[in-house]
Amino acid sequence: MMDLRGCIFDLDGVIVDTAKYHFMAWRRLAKELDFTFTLEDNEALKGVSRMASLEILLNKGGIHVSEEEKARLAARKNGWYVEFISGMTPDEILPGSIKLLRALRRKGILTAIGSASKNAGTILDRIGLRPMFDAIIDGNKIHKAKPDPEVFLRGAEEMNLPPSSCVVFEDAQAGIEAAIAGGMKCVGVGSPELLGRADLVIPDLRKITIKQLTNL
Ligand code: B16
Ligand code: MG
Repeated sequence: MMDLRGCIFDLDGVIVDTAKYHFMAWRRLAKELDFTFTLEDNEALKGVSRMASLEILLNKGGIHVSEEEKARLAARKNGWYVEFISGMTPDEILPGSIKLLRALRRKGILTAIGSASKNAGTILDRIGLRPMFDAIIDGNKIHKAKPDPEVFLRGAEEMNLPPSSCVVFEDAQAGIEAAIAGGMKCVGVGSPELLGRADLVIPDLRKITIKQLTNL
């Protein structure tokens, strides 16, 4: 039994599915650079920072460019991505998210976002979920990307809680590693093959109970 006092949620892939918008923007960039970027290739970018994602993409295309050009390409991709997410609506909140957040908050369990994305604020505003979180840690606040635990440790710190009383919800392998490195329990949201190192793996947030979490 753990003394559950806070839950930290990854954003992309846990609360909303923005992976499809990232993919559309990366694919457009690859097309401009004259190579094909598939949905399968996109898997490797989940939970990975923008610049690290660009490196993976350029590697796939066998493209070598200067640091300045990399910055330009990343900004170009982000411009398209921001355009896509600016049309998001609350309908895009993944099933079970609101119910779980409400149940946790009713019990006095604090909630936070721990995302690698620099666009997390825009997304939360678009889907109207900002008021559901006591702390929001995103790519603008941190220096080290997952699997470094910084993003989740910062989340615990802003909630004034020890890491050992927090549970992390993550859809990416790097995020699970970050939670483990931070000394937190973690729930993988997605496939058990990919997220096997998590304390519990669930397909989505629909059926998870607070009892299951405190039993971790
Ligand atoms: P941005 P998460 C991550 O968000 C995404 O999973 C990943 O695909 C993306 O590259 C990263 O954010 C950076 O996003 O370009 O918007 O700063 O899963 O940590 O919520
Ligand atoms: Mg994610």
